[in-house]
Amino acid sequence: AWKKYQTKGFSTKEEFEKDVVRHVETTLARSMFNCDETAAYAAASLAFRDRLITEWNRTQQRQTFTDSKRVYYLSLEFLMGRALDNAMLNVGLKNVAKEGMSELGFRIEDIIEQEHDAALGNGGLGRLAACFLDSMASLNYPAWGYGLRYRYGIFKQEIVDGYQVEVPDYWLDFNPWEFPRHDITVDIQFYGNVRKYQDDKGVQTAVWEGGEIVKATAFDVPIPGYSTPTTNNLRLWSSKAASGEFDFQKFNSGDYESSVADQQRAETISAVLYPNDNLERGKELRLKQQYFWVAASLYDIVRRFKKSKRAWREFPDQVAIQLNDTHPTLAIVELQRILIDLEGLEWDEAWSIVSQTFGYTNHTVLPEALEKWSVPLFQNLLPRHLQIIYEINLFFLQSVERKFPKERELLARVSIIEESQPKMVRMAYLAIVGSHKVNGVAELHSDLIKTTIFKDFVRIFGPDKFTNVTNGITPRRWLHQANPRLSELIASKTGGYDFLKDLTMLNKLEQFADDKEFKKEWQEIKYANKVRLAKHIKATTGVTVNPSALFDIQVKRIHEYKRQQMNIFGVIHRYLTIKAMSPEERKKLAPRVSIFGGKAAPGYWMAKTIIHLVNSVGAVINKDADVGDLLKVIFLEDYNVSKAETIIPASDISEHISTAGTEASGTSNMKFVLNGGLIIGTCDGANIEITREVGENNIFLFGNLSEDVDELRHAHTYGRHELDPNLTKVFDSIKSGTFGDVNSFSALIGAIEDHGDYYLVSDDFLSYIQTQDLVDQAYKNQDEWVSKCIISVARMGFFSSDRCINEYAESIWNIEPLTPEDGN
Ligand code: 26V
Repeated sequence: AWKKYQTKGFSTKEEFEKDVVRHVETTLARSMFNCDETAAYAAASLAFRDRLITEWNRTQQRQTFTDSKRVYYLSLEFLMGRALDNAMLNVGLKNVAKEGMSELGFRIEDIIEQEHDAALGNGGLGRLAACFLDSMASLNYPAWGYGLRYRYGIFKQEIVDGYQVEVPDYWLDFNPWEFPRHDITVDIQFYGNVRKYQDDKGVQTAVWEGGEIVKATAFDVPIPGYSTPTTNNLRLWSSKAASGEFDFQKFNSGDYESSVADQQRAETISAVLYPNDNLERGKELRLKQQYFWVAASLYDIVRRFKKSKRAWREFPDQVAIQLNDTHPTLAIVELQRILIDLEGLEWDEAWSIVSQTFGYTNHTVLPEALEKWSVPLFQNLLPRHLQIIYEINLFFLQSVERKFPKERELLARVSIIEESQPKMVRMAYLAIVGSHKVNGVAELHSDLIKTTIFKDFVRIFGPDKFTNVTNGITPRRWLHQANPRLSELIASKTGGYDFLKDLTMLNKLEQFADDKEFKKEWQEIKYANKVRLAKHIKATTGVTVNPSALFDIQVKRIHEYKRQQMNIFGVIHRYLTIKAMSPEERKKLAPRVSIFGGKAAPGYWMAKTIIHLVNSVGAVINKDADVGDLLKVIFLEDYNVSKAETIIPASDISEHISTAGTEASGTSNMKFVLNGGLIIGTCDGANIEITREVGENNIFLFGNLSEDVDELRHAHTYGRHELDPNLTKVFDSIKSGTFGDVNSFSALIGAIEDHGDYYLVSDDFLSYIQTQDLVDQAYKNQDEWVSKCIISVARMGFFSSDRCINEYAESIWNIEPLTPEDGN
């Protein structure tokens, strides 16, 4: 139905070539005779960008014209990856571009490889935001993303002598996908004082004055929907000194250094993405980033609302704001401040508008990741906001006291201000109090937050405020783009590419689970994907791996709770087992390649030690002639979105083995299964729902359950803690120096032997290695294995981020998609 909106711009390969040549010769000021792959990438991107921007403008007009409610997704992280391939596929002109580039003398694959990932995120939380943007556009929701335009994204990881080394990711050298909007700026205030005064009528007003001003400039990134003209907007803010270049007064008076310093201090705000994931450190610059971004975004949202000339009470009918974790929680306070201090609304009316507008998504139960800001720091940086937080807290605690008189401890427990030394603002509590819905990201996780960290709030607000929206992934990038041959095979059996818009259509594949011809094609595609990864491994590590071996992959941020240490201990156990076997026995074994990848936060020493151990173990095993192809251990450097697109389609089995109750959802688990790999995992996060969908026979679950974790930990601390004997053998081999310097790994072993084994590695070790043996057995029966893979893919429809976004739209945002009948 959207077909009537014929786009301007190229549609044939000849027109595309003309556009590319024009961009090479004019925008890039080069000649086609010295056009290298970098220039060809730039020109092809600019050709697509032109097309997107036309649709972007029409989409914005359409959304303004229909005056429908919009959703704003506030996230400090958008882990977008590459844009060109995605734009070509979503616009539906990849083949046109491929043929056009080929006539110009380029292979489209090589051109795609030229692009630097947009890596403005750490891991799952940031990638989820990117998948959501794709789904919101593909489903025609009027939606904007708001974030920060970091000059440096997540660092590039290099492995030097087995250790992680961080290299800055300066990615903005040339970025054809953003439009600077030098006319869209907002002045953001920091520090200063609050003066309260009474006007003639005796009404008290607060004025925030003094301090310093930093300028926010908007950069817009178009987000094309798949097979729809909807092209939404991601607006990223960049910071600059408000005075422009530098202070000429200071410059002329000879104080050149400090005038440059002012400018640099302002630019520092959007300079770098914090590379921690799941660790809060309370740094002032991080709070500055949060307020800078939140204040600019809200100014923009309010400005847009005011153009509609509606009454303030209609704000929540026009605007929904989703908080991606607590990072944007200040938005709640900022909107309240705008309404009472600047727009003159009464507190109660303002607060009702605020709390109807916001929704808050929690992404972790790990206590060390829950944001808290010290009151003195707040007082200094955002004095007016601190006052408002105290007021919010006062009214909130009064209401709690009315509802639960006599429960003194309850008040202390739920207070937004923690009465510690120094006092702290608990951001999650503020987010709950200021939102109308709070959601977790998988069923188990949503249950856990209701029964543990937010238990008191369920009593106070009732259970309906708390809900679950299980995460999803976009099948456009994670199937169609990453695994084009599998996508094509699926299309040939399900009646075209409609499944990319309705992923439940995958269920049509189930009837081919025993189809010989189909299975053969399926296997060939998997093998080709493994060959491709083997080439990458060879090129980057020098190690030759056999594509016929079982590829066992764990790629994700390195964290003790994700238990990469358990994986590598399991690998060592396998190695010791092989070494103890006779050559005849060895012949019966299934060859395996254990592949690791992921970044450690630069200050997370234990995570860095895990990386070092993996590399040290690989160095020994990979050159052991006794072992040969039976076992190889690979650490893939610099895991990121574009590498994930090659790695994930090549897995036979992937590992999602967090301690039960610690991984809120996980999303790579969904990506691996969707690409025809099976998973070994714990009963944690979305693994549980994946099991429900694909069936228990098609997943390798092991380990203790979340409800038993507390008791086990208690026993470690207060009872006798005997290690699993298999694990002891692994430790003995490490301690004997098999993998290099013994002291290097003592902390890793100590955490388990001497410090309570908080993540239950020993408790789960036996069932882990036993389950790995089951994986070996199962893999030997390729016929059955392939059927399991096909059945699993057929049942993955639920995990589309389209389903997920529709749930948010219906149960939290109360918004409707635009239809072809809505305007231009
Ligand atoms: C927290 C912090 C704390 C302050 C420093 C910087 C920083 C950066 C990120 C975070 C968020 C941690 C929470 C998180 O990433 N959760 C992940 O969210 C995924 C999407 O919902 C989910 O699949 C993962 O299981 C969950 O770990």
